[in-house]
Amino acid sequence: MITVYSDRHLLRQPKTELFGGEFIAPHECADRARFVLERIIATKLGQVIEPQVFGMEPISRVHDAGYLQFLEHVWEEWTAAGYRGEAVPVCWPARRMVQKIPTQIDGKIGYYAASAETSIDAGTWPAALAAVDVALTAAQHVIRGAHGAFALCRPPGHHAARDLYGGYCFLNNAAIAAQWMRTQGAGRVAVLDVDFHHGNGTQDIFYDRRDVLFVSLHGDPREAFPYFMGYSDELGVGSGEGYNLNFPLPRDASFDVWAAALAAGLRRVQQFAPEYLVVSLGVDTFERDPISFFKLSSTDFSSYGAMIGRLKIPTLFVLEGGYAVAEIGLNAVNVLSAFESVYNAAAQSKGVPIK
Ligand code: Q9C
Ligand code: ZN
Repeated sequence: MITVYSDRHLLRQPKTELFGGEFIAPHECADRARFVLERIIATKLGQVIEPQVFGMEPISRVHDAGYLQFLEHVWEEWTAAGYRGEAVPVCWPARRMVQKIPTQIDGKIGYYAASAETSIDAGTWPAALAAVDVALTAAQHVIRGAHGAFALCRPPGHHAARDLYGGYCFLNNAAIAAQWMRTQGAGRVAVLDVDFHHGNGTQDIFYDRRDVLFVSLHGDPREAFPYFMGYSDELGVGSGEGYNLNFPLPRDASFDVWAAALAAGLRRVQQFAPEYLVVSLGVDTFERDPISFFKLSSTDFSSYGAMIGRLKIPTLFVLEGGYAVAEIGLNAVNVLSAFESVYNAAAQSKGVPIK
């Protein structure tokens, strides 16, 4: 399987993450991508290629224009205000307050922030743009006939909504790629989100649409970030009703419980019969992840990669979370290689040529 990777993720190296009332070293760090890349090379998963540049057009089909302007200029406005630390919001348009966009940067950052752990610095915007190019380049490989492709991108994207950043995410790489597949002519695209956290951004973006199915498995929002979305009664709205499917799972969920939810989600995907599948591949479901509470072992990642491969739907994998840095490469590549061997075995048995 081809991996798309860019060194430009190195531009995203925030110094701080607000956690438990302290500014700590961020969980979402550059070593994550380095370890995944090293594992891909060590296991000879396949070629690693650089992204092409796609520009703003595919991004503006998913995100709000004012939001994109904000992200592009937040750092210069923050420093112009005389602040010396990284950009962090401290107030929000909470219940019963007015949803107008302030002109001052503290007001603006509160308007566009969903959470405060995600510090912004000078390199954040160019790194987020490069991550989108990685996802779109990998999507292009799938559109051109690859069974699978891997977008090794960071910062991650699935918490980024039309006009909200947070949860370490700014631009929704997976949603932009899914929309781009639609723009390029695919009738239906499914997004399967297996990150530990609910993909609130992706859900928000496609909530009123029936052309993009969203399925997410995640920690119960009563107990886990993003807390305010991801319940099972969120089914979509308008013509999108029935095209959003959430599987919130409890703290003590074993892999058997998790895999049963995945099997149910995959049945819905099969019934939807998309041309392409986009997998938001967070590996923070791992038993030793420092901020999550599922209990998947490294071999469980192979098991579920095989389950996805059995669908035989051309699939774009987009890296999301995963913070057990030492094992992130093992776990991500286990999903990809199991997907690939099962897909190819299924293709062979049907006499379909292997790409
Ligand atoms: N005490 C992704 O995995 N932390 N983002 C919330 C909980 C935010 C995770 C604080 C976690 C964001 C892409
Ligand atoms: Zn996550």
